[in-house]
Amino acid sequence: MEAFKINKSSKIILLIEIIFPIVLLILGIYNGLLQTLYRSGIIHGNSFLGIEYYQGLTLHGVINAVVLTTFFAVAFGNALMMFYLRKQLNKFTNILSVVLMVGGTLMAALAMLSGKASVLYTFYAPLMAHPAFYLGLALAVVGSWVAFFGWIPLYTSWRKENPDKKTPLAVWGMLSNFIIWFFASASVAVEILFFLLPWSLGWIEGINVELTRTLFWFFGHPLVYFWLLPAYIMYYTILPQVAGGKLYSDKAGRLVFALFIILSIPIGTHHQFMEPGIEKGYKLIHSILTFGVAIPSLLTAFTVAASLEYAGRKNGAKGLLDWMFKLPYFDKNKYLFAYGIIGLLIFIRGGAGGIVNASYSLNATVHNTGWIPGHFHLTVGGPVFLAILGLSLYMITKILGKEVKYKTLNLMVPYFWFVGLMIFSTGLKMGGLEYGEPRRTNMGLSYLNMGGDSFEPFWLFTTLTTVMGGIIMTIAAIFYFITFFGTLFSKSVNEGGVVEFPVAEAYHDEPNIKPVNKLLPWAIAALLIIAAAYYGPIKNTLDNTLTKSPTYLPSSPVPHTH
Ligand code: HEM
Ligand SMILES: [Cu+2]
Repeated sequence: MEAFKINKSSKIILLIEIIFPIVLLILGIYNGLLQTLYRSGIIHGNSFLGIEYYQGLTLHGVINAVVLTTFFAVAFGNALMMFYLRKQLNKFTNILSVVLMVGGTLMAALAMLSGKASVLYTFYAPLMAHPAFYLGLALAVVGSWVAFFGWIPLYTSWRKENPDKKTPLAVWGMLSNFIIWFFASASVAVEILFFLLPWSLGWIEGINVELTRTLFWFFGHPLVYFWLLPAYIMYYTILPQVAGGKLYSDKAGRLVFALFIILSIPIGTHHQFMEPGIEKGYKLIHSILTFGVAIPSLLTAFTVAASLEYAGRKNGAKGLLDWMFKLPYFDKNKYLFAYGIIGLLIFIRGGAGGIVNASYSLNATVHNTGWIPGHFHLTVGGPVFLAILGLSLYMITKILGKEVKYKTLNLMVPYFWFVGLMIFSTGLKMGGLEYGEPRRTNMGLSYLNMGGDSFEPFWLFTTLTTVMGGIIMTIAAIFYFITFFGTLFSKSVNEGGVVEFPVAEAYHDEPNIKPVNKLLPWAIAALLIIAAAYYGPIKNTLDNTLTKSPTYLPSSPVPHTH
């Protein structure tokens, strides 16, 4: 498919949506490295260069896992809609969305940087943040909705003009993703607008901790699929083509995205297994449904593997497994392949660990230990992060007509990241699972402070392993920043101004079954299942929470009085 020329406002807005979060990411990565240094006792203080421990951890989580991922989903979505539907975005929604997202992020960033919102990216009550933090996050989320609302008329008019065509798979995937996002983030909007914000403004006294936490995880689990599906779109629609082959089955891809619509949300209670107020039966239901959501991921693993096998054979492989070695791992001009395949490899380990977390008894063992961050760096910090890095660079080259600068350095990014991440997560996971090493704890100030009373030498090995991995990951990130900004500031080689992606043809392009080619029925089914799965847990949090909690500020262990 040919490149699509975008208009000036889309060009500027896309650039903002890509560059702004990458600039913030410098701060995000810096604070990640600091976390490893605190954990291992290399830093043993409450702050480093003006940023406090919990302030830095909040910045790290919010920037990397919320800001970067949301901006990227919107930017990639905007680009895909224009490219596949051959239509310009609606100028009004496009501008409104970027203003809300950037404005909201800046508000939240100011609150975090001034030390008034050190509540971590889950902002659990009764820890209270400055109202600007909650309001900023809410505005940023609404901004992403506005982008989505702007796509709907484009899509419906495309459908009218092309009644017999199947929705392009990438568009199908992106719309599925934003249906999930919209339903899920409606819950966090309720949490913020009806509870956290008025409480933080002093309009209401006390807070129902279990209710707000349940509303958070109604959002928080599907959030991980909102991170992941853009990477899946890359695996289905881009990767097979870059590898030199075809997508094995178009129908499998469509089914996977649709299954995520119905299965992403009604499983959030698996983050609340240790929550006393929710009955065990509901936890069991969410646990079973969680195993259900492994199905679309396994489908993806097989479909993508079959697509790559086809590519390997087209590239000349003959035997049973040699196709694996006929893929463009080290082709500098096909760097998207390296970013994609390395992400997939990491995800094999991430997915396996997820099954541990979903199992009640194992969950009890790893709860609040280093295992948990060890796990999710293999998901959001693996496939998701690498897809974001690779595609952000790719989009920039098309929009600005650039050639990637420092191609070798760029190719080294996913490989370095892989090595670093494997070491890093082994340290955290082993520390958590075998030695009960806590997460979200300034160990440099306590257990790994060599001079102190609570020194625990058996955590040294695992935390130092984490540091080593973290340093290699930071080096990979620096390679990326050099490549990204080097490319951004290099001379243009053509006039640019376009969006363009490699398009994988389908090997099995199943016929268009019209009723199945619709997203609305899946969305309605999702609402019914969600209502059934969440009625009980929400009622529990209302019935079983007899008193409201007083307010706590991150700086003090005793309740705060106004
Ligand atoms: C150089 C790279 C990175 C390093 C060294 C690093 C390090 C860490 C460490 C040590 C923790 C655990 C803190 C604790 O619980 O005690 C952590 C938490 C976290 N990291 Fe990273 N990280 C990196 C990159 C990333 C990336 C790329 C993402 C996501 C895209 C990410 C997302 C998170 C999140 C969401 C948390 C949880 C924060 C919380 O518990 O509130 N990190 N990171
Ligand atoms: Cu989850």
